Amino acid sequence: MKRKPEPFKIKMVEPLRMTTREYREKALKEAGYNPFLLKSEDVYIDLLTDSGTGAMSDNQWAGLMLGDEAYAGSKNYYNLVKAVEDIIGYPYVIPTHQGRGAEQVLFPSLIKKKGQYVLGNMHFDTTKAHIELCGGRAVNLVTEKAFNTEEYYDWKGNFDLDKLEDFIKKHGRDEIAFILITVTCNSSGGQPVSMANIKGVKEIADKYGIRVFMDAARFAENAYFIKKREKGYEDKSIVEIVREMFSYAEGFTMSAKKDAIVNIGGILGIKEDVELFNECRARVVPMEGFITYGGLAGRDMEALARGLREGVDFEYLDYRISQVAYLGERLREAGIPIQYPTGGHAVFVDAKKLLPHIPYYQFPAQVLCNELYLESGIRAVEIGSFLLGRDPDTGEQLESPLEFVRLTIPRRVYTNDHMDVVADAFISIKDKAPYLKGLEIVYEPKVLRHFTARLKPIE
Ligand code: P61
Repeated sequence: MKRKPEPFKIKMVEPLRMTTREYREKALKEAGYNPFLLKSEDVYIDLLTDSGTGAMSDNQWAGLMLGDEAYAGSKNYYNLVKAVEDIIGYPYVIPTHQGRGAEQVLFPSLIKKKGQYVLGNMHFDTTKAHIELCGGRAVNLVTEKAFNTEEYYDWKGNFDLDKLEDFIKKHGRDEIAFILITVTCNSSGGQPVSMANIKGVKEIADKYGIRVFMDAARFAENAYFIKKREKGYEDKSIVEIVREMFSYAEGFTMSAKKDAIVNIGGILGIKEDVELFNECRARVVPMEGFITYGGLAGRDMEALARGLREGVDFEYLDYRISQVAYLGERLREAGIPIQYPTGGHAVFVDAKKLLPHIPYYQFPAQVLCNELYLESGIRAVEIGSFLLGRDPDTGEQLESPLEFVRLTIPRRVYTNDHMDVVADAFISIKDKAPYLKGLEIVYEPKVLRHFTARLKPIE
């Protein structure tokens, strides 16, 4: 597959450290067989997440020097508002420390009574946790096509619109708090949602009088896929597509640590509901910080305003998405099953297929992540039953429909050559797969356990 060359040159470098297998065995054991608990200096190539791990540009670093650290009315806040207006088309903007900050400020205004449903394509785990903290229930209605990893489909992030309408009819509109469209859909493989599907969701929502919001962490990558794959959008600019996507929603929460290429930051944006905006502004003060900084330094808001503009550049997106696709192709050629086609931010390896002898409750994808680390020092993350956790009522381990090893590619950080290193490392563990053993948990917290749980191999 042809790769798009990097549309930047490198001004500053950060050395990487390679360790021995023996060293890594000790480090992983000390980390309770949970890569989240490894020290980053013990990691060679870090593909744990694309969140906050991107490389800022010289333009963003220059912006840091222009931080206006006034408690109220910082000029960087107004630059951020302008960037959101220009790109997304919404005038009402609240900065937050990161995506979950925006969620905790918005959701209490939308979930009006205990037990109300929040309908999504596929909610990410912290989002689900915030829905539940507000007394809501998170429901996933993604297309069934997302679960067949081998079969190509352009829009594996789409809602199943029949399921969406059936759910509303069955439970009644009063039981639905709102609809949340996650673009791209992280949990199904960084998969895009088509414009037709976003429009379709909006039509159903309007029919029943339900509000639509976006979980916009990877909005620019989603727009890129629409440009490349959806008829009628090939000649539109990324910004034109972004504006249309957001025109079908009333507001958004955004972890700016992804497509806005900053190390910290989030945004809550509202299109026209001033009452909702005021309510959220009242809530952001005790939770995040004053309305014009929301938990961020002025300099961070400046980097964010600039990153938002850089993140919608077509040349950059073209390079970025093709880098991820190249890694996916190399793995597929070697017979490693992945969510196909690759999504925007990561290659998702199908561990269920690679380790069919390990049941979900022994966490096959976590086993594979650990082996990858032992073999090569590369850190990936499990997106499967270990992340999903237990049924809150019965305490039983839930079975995730998909068991993924996510090889998440930070933005503008690793070169195309690094992708070959990752592919070669993964290919070298493939033959060992039948001999790998499952894991059991020895410690786990009640909520979002996968960050801090400790495990051990089953002998
Ligand atoms: C990630 F292991 N994502 O993918 P915040 N919405 C969406 C996200 O992908 C997302 C957030 C909201 C992360 C970080 C992460 O268990 C984990 O800025 C679609 O992280 O608060 C975050 O945004 C929340 C990794 C989150 C995890 C939770 O790697």
